[in-house]
Amino acid sequence: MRWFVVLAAAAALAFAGCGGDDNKSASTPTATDTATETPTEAAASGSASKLAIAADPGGAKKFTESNLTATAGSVEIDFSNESQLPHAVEIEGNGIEKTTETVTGQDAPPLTVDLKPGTYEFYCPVGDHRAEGMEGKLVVK
Ligand SMILES: [Cu+2]
Repeated sequence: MRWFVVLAAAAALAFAGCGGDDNKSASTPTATDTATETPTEAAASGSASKLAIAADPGGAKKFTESNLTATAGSVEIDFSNESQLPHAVEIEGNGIEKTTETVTGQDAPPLTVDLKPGTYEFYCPVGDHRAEGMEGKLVVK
């Protein structure tokens, strides 16, 4: 009777060894890194482009530039007025009408506008400044 037990144990060992070999050979890694085609649209929409506009520092009723260009999308208008006359910037066109704070001798808080491609006017809405020539053209591409 004892020899039968030994035989059965030997058979079980042989079986287990065989199973062990199967497990080893089945552990080959599979190549699954094919998800590298990520769209790049989200990266572009996050950051606003900046557009610097300055009033004439000497006190003339004009901007330092009368022709500006910007990239379509969210645009941060950074208006600087070093002169001792109060000025602001108003952006107008294509259904947009946005104005910065009026400031004297300092920078206005940044004004963010969403601009579509097209041509816009920018001018100073204070007093007769626009009539005096404090205006310009903004082309958005
Ligand atoms: Cu002005």
